[in-house]
Amino acid sequence: MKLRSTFAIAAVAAIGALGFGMSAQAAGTLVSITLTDSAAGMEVISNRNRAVAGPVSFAATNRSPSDLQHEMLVVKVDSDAPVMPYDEKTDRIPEDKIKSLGEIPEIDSGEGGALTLDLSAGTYLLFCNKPGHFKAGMKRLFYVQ
Ligand SMILES: [Cu+2]
Repeated sequence: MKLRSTFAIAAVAAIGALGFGMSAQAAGTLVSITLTDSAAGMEVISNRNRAVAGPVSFAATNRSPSDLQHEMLVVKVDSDAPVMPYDEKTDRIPEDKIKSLGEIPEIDSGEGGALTLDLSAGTYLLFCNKPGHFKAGMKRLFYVQ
């Protein structure tokens, strides 16, 4: 009888752990990103620019009207005006000089991609690192509290 009740408690604990995992994921923030460009410049558009610390899921869609490929990287930065390293020759941020937390790479126009990160409080920069795109304005600050 004692053995049986121990097993029952273990089973309840396992179900509890599973339930916690599922609710933690459901409680994460979903961020909808649009990557786009025009003659006026390039943009990372977000339906929200804040999230609570924890799982944050970015769903990015490339809405380029000129059939350009875009991508989205996430880095933690130390201010609202971060100074990023830049390689003028390649016209990109050198990715070996930053600590990318994750990336949705090479999204063709009309396509999408997703990335879930466990983010702590702080300021983050979302940007596209295709040649020239960062300088054309393809970046957005994102805040986690
Ligand atoms: Cu781009």
